[in-house]
Parts: sequence; C-alpha cells; structure tokens
Amino acid sequence: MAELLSRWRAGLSKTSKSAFGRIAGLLGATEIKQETWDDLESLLIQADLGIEATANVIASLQRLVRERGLTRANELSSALRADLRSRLTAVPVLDWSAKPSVVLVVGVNGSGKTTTIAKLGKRFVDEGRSVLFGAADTFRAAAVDQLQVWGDRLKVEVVAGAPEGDPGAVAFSAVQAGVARKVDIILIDTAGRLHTRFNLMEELKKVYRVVGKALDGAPHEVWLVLDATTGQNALQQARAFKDAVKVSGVILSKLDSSAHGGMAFAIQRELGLPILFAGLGEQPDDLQPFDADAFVDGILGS
Ligand SMILES: Nc1nc2c(ncn2[C@@H]2O[C@H](COP(=O)(O)OP(=O)(O)OP(=O)(O)O)[C@@H](O)[C@H]2O)c(=O)[nH]1
Ligand SMILES: [Mg+2]
Repeated sequence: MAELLSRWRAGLSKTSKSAFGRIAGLLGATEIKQETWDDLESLLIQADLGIEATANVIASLQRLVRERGLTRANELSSALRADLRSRLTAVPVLDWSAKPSVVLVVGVNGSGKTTTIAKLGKRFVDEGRSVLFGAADTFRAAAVDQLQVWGDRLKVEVVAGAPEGDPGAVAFSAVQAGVARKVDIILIDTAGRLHTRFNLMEELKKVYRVVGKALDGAPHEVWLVLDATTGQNALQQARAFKDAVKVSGVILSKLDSSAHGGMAFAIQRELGLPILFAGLGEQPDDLQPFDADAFVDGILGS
C-alpha cells in the first residue's frame, strides 16, 4: 500500500508542481481574504478543473467557512482535499465473465492507445488471464509493428491485417481468433482519429458494429484513452467518442508528464464516465487502476 502511494506520488509529481500543488503554498497560515478566493479560483482553473467545477468548489468551501467560522487559509486545505475527493467516484469492478471479453480501445492520435494496450496486456497476463491483441490500426504501417513488439515481449498473440486494409476486417478476425483460442480478453487497438473528423468517426462506428457481429455482446468494454496533458480539450474528445460508440470507461494517460489533472473531475461529473486506469509512465508497469485517494493526494502534494 505504501509502495503504491509512493508510486502515485512519484508519477504525479510533475503534474502536482504544474498547478494543483501550488495551492498548498497559497493556503498558508494567513487570514482568508477575497484575494485568497481569487487566487484559489485562478489556480483551479489553471489546473484544468473547468469554470463550472471551480465555481462549485469555491462555493462549497465558502459555505464551510461560514458554517464553521473558519478564518485561516490553511484550514481550507483539508476541506479542499475532501471536496475534490468527493467529486470522484469509486472505480467499478471490471466484469470479465464473458469469455472472451472484448475491449475496444479508442482515442485521438497519440493519446497513448497502443502503449496502454501493452500495459493492460501485461497487467492481465500477470493476473493469470490469457490475452490476445487485435491490431486494427491499419492506417499507420508502424502501428502493427509497435503492437507486435509488445506482443513478442509479453508472449501475447497479435492478430493483424494487411497494411491499409479494412480495420473492421482485422477486428473481426481478432475476435474470431480469440474465440477459437478460448482466450479470456481480446484487446483491440484502433487508429488514432480526430474526434472532429466525420469519416474517421464513422469508420470507428463500423469497427464497433463488426465486433458485435463477430461475437454476440461484444465489445464488452470500450475504453477511451485520453492524454491528460490535453486539458479541457479532453472533455470535447470524450463527448465526441461517447456519441459515436458506447464508451464504458476512460483511461487517463501521461499523468506523469506535467498534466494538470483537473479534467479528471469534469470527465466524471459532466460525462458520467468512470476513470478506470491511470498512465503514470511509459513502461509496461506504469499503469495503475485509478485510485481517487491516491490521485487527489498526488496532485495536491503533501
Ligand atoms: N510519459 C508517458 N508517456 C506515455 C504514456 N502513455 C503513452 N505514452 C507515450 O505517448 C506516445 C504515444 O503513445 P502511443 O501508445 O503510440 O499512442 P497511440 O494513441 O497509440 O498513437 P496513434 O496510434 O498514433 O494514435 C509514446 O511515446 C508513448 O510512450 C504515459 O502514461 N506516460
Ligand atoms: Mg497506436
């Protein structure tokens, strides 16, 4: 447990320094003044919390100040921590009862999909589950190689198609292969696509439908990988992907690289999507099930 917490802290240290962590400096042993609220507001906005959530946090802290008669800024620290914590829901327990369970991994270009699939593959294999990767990113020639390298390393079979082939066809073959091999989990990588490009989003819908044709009830999960450093734009991405396919959860990648982290709150609150995992580095071990306490602790710093 202590090791896990220190991992989160180390992973989030840059993120913390970039915005949230500066709040600690603001909330010193001084009197609470209008300036305190103004500074807190601008730091929360800089932290990508969004205008609405920022206003809510400030209002709830101001209410507390009135109710409890708080006068010192440092008395706000624990209240802020508790308030932020209450804005994140617990991570749902993943249901792998369907055999195989198919997970479609989606997101914009470079958000971290392929790396995340490798990390998920490692995690599931370590848990004793059998895994198969479907390389349905036929758009970039190097994409298949990238997944193949991870597959070789993790001893996970990779099903790929011809370069520039039909991504739906690859996804279909991957599901068929997974069924035939009786694997537990099939992870399907997709090409990065801008959420604003109509044709690419239509292509994604097709991949989704084809997976359903290959196996009843599939995909069982659709995970959206969001680069945490993209800030509030991640929210627009999430909305567009959610409209196109049935996104069931979010993975926040690159939380270790000076992300502001605040959009995590907006994603949960405004879109009702659970955050399932957090990417805290580039190595296969750097993926952790999302832990709201460790996250809030890590971004605020201690
Ligand atoms: N620091 C850090 N880097 C990450 C993390 N996840 C992914 N990356 C890096 O982000 C870059 C892009 O990752 P990919 O996994 O190739 O992203 P992708 O979404 O598959 O990209 P496309 O297939 O081109 O859309 C790589 O350099 C990864 O090493 C993370 O959690 N932390
Ligand atoms: Mg990729």
